[in-house]
Order: sequence, then structure tokens, then C-alpha cells
Amino acid sequence: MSSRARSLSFVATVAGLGYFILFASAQIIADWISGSVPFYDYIHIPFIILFGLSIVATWARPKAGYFMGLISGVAGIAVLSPFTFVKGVSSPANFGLFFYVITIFPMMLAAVLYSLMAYLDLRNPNRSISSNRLYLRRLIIILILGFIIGGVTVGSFAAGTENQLLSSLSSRADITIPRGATVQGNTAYSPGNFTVKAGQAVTWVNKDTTVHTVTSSSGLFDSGNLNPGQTWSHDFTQSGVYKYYCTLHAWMKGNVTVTP
Ligand SMILES: [Cu+2]
Repeated sequence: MSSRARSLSFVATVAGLGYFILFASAQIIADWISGSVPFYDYIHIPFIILFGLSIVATWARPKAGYFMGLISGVAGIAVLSPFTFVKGVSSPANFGLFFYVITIFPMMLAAVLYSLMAYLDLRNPNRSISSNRLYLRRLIIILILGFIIGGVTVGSFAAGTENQLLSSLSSRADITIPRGATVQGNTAYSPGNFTVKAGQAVTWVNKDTTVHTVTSSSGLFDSGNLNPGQTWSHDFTQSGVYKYYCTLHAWMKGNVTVTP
């Protein structure tokens, strides 16, 4: 196997897996310092270990190392993408998550592709690599880097637009789900207690960058998923205090008080 092809595979594998290790570790440390470690941080830990071992193995025993990099990279994409990919890409205004998704998945994909190519080369060391295939390998890395740069650029513009749209949304709504409502301790519904006369409708608007619901604690009403920017109304006909919460973030709670 040509040393040029091999060094390219080595760099792509170490950079792809190493980037995830750095990003995910920094996230865990930041969350740990801020006092609450969400469940998806724990999902990252086995992959941090697996990717780290793959990098060491790639250095020490390339054939086994690239095979391990290939398998752990595929497992990483398969397990992590359902949690984050759709959510991250659908809301660029949630920039941390968007940046994570648009950089980590292409980098992992690069590590998988180059590990596969290096592994196949090492299994068949006598076969020489044509200059066309070397060229193709460089092209793949350029395409992946181009995708990341393009994605981050487009995402930054989209984030600006989404922020503008969310902040200019109608003030006709009675209750706002503000930006950052998912974070425990932040305002979930504003105002948290809203008073209305019986027979009137109450309107909620989701100005956050993620999906929320307005769901009665006693099963009387349910908005279903409210996407960023979406509004929802409910008519209150009988007086009383109506507690509601968000099914996706159970700590988000509010009240509607209906007077006769
Ligand atoms: Cu919610």
C-alpha cells in the first residue's frame, strides 16, 4: 500500500474520530460544571472510549485498528443520528446542536470511508493503488470538508432568519413559550399563570427553537407537538384552575385560571 494513501487514511480516521472525542468530552465537562448532565451525554461515553481505542489501534496495529475504526464509526452514526440529526438540522437557530450535527456526522463518515479503504488495502497489500484512486480519495475528503463549510455557512444565514421570524411572531398569543424554555430553571410558559374569563379562548405560541406541547395534567386538552413558530388555542368554558405541562420536557409547567 502506498504510503501517501496510508497517511491520508490515517489522518482522516484520526481527525474524524478524534473530533468526536474532543467535542463530546468538552460537552460532558461543560454540562458537569453547569450541574446537570443530560442522558445523551452518557450515550456518548462508550463511543468516546471506542473511538479512542480505535485511534490507538490504528497507530499500533493498522489492520485491526482500521477495522475497529470502521465498525465503531458505523455504530456511532447509527446510534447517534436518530437522537440528534433531524433535530439539529431542522433548527439552525439552535446553533450548538446544529454545529454539532453538521460537523460531527460528516467527520465520522470520513473516518468510516477511509478506515474501510485502508482496511481493504491492508488485506490485499500486494495490489498497487492507481493514481486515479488516489485522486478519488483526495476528492472525497475535499467533498466532505466542502459539505461542512457549506453547511455551517448556510446554517448561519438560516439561523439569523429563524431568529428574526421567531422574535417577530404575533403578540396576539396570550402565553409564550420563550427561547431556552427546555432548560430547567428558565421560564417555561410566560406568564406561568394566566387568568381568563369562562367562554374565552387562550392562545399559546412557541417562540423556542425546539418542539413543545401544551398538555392538560388531567387529560382535558392537548396541543400535540408545537413546532417553533406555531400557535395553538383552546376554549375554556368552565371556571377552575387548569394545570398543564409539556410532554417532551415534563418539568415545564403552567396554569390557566378560568373565572366565571
Ligand atoms: Cu417542551
